[in-house]
This record gives sequence, C-alpha cells and structure tokens, in this order.
Amino acid sequence: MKKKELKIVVLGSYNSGKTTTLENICQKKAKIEYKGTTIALDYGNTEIDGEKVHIFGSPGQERFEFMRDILSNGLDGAIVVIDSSKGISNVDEAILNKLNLQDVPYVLFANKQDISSSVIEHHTIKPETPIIPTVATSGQGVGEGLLLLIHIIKNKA
Ligand SMILES: Nc1nc2c(ncn2[C@@H]2O[C@H](COP(=O)(O)OP(=O)(O)O)[C@@H](O)[C@H]2O)c(=O)[nH]1
Ligand SMILES: [Mg+2]
Repeated sequence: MKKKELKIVVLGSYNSGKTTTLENICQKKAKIEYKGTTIALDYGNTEIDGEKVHIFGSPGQERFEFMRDILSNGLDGAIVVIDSSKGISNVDEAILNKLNLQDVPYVLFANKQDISSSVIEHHTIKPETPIIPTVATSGQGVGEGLLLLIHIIKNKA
C-alpha cells in the first residue's frame, strides 16, 4: 500500500538529543517542555521528495512510556537517538525490544559524536540495523540518517 505521508517517531533516553535532532530536521516545529525537558511531545514536519514527513519526538524518561506508546501508534518508522557517551540505557533497551517485536523499520543515531565516538554494541541491536554517527547540535549525519530511514521504509512497502 502506498501512502502520501509518513509518520516517524524519534525515540531514546532522556537527554540523548531527540529534540535537537527533530529541530535540525524540521523547518516547522512545536515542542512541549518543562525546564528544557520534553514532557509530552515534540512535533515537526518536513518534505522529502515532495512527500510530507511528520516527525514526533517523545519524552525519554521511564515514566513517559505511555506517551511513547501513544506517539508510536501507526508509525511508519523510528529514529532511536542514543547518547554515544552513555551507551544503551534501560529505556533504550525497552524501546529496541519493542521495535524489534513490532517489525518497525528504524535506524539508530549514535549521537554526541563530538564528545564520544565509542562504538555502540548491544544484544538488542540487530546486525542489519543501520547505526548513523550524528552530532545533532551541528546537524552532522542527521539529514543522511533520515533519508536512509525513508529509503528503508519505501523498500519495505
Ligand atoms: N555535545 C553535544 N550535545 C548535544 C548533542 N545533541 C544534543 N545535545 C545536548 O544535549 C542536551 C539534551 O538535548 P535534547 O535534544 O533536549 O535531548 P532530549 O531529552 O533527548 O530531547 C542539550 O543540552 C543539547 O544541546 C550533540 O550531538 N553533541
Ligand atoms: Mg526532548
């Protein structure tokens, strides 16, 4: 089935760089934050190859799992933003397990490469999962990573 619009959700731990990533991708955006931390959602959209891409950013704290579930309803793909200096957290592990079960196309952004370039390895990461080194604050890798995800979504459809 072909759809004209895509829904992508940005997932990951608290402070990994999800909001910054979304801000870098989207020309238009809105965020709901309390003291600089996402408490409900970020939203933005962009157009790629004439196609509208809706991007939802989720809160990363454990207690907001319900919000991640709401935002993940009907998603076409996901970006999991990892803080490379911290590695895979419990929240990341839960997110990856869920995505693997749902068979949702996703890419990992190994973010904060400017402060840590350590390789991310974890048993929940499948060998075929693309890991894109990013610096969300400068935008490095972010656009390419999104294009790759969209490419994977299209090839699956
Ligand atoms: N050094 C560095 N800091 C980053 C990067 N991406 C995000 N940050 C910072 O990390 C903090 C958390 O970012 P934010 O996007 O709010 O994280 P979120 O909780 O996942 O939405 C902010 O101070 C950002 O400026 C990065 O690539 N490198
Ligand atoms: Mg945020």
